[in-house]
Amino acid sequence: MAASDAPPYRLFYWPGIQGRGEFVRLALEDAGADYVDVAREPQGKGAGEQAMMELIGGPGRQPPFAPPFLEVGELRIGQTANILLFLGARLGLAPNDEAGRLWAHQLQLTIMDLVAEIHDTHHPISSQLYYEDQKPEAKRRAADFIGARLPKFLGYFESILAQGQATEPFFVGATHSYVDLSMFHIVEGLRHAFPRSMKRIEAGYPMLLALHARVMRRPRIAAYLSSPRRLRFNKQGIFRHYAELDHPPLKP
Ligand SMILES: N[C@@H](CCC(=O)N[C@@H](CS)C(=O)NCC(=O)O)C(=O)O
Repeated sequence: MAASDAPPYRLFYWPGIQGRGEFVRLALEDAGADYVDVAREPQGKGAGEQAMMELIGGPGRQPPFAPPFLEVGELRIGQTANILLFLGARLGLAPNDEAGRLWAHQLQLTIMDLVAEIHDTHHPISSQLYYEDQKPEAKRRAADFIGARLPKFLGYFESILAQGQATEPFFVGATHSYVDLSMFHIVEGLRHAFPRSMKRIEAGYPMLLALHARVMRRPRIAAYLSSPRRLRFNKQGIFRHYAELDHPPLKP
């Protein structure tokens, strides 16, 4: 990571999972930003999971409701898309003009809507309950997601890329942005969680797949993916593989 006199970015996120924190990590990593993944640091003054827990919900200034959140200097910023709106401008991962910045933010908010629906395939009733306590509902939800919602989201994002004039289009304008990085993670995560379904449908989204491959080849992203900083997918995160949820859609 690049050394500088500026204070490092302090990312707060659950230590054992990629989760929503991964969208922020990818932006920081791609930019070579100086950052600390606070809750993954050894427990100590201002570090470790406890330090994160003390900030959630207050009583301090502008308390975040949930991780991820980011601190830099006096600023503390919550909500994944909001963090990326901020970092995009700081790290050169978003257009300079207002219209372009808002378009990137809009796409990122739509990605976060998709992330929430992916989460709800295994937790359709409550995040407070174990998956095992909501399995029948999860099966119905996953079938609907794979059959209807996922094609709708992927079709939308594919159509945005198809509007680009370039042979290798980006989501926003003529260059790479945090939206491209986030879509890379969406494709990775979907392939992990729903390998059979993705095998069946993904060829229908060639521009998304090409974008995914291009992001994976970016030197800093490639280095990050093979580093210990990149956590593996597991059964606590958003993208979880349960074979029983990865099935063909229910017939209406
Ligand atoms: N809309 C928020 C959602 C944040 C969120 O749901 N964070 C999860 C982890 S990925 C969490 O810890 N939630 C605790 C809770 O909702 O009580 C974002 O995009 O950052």
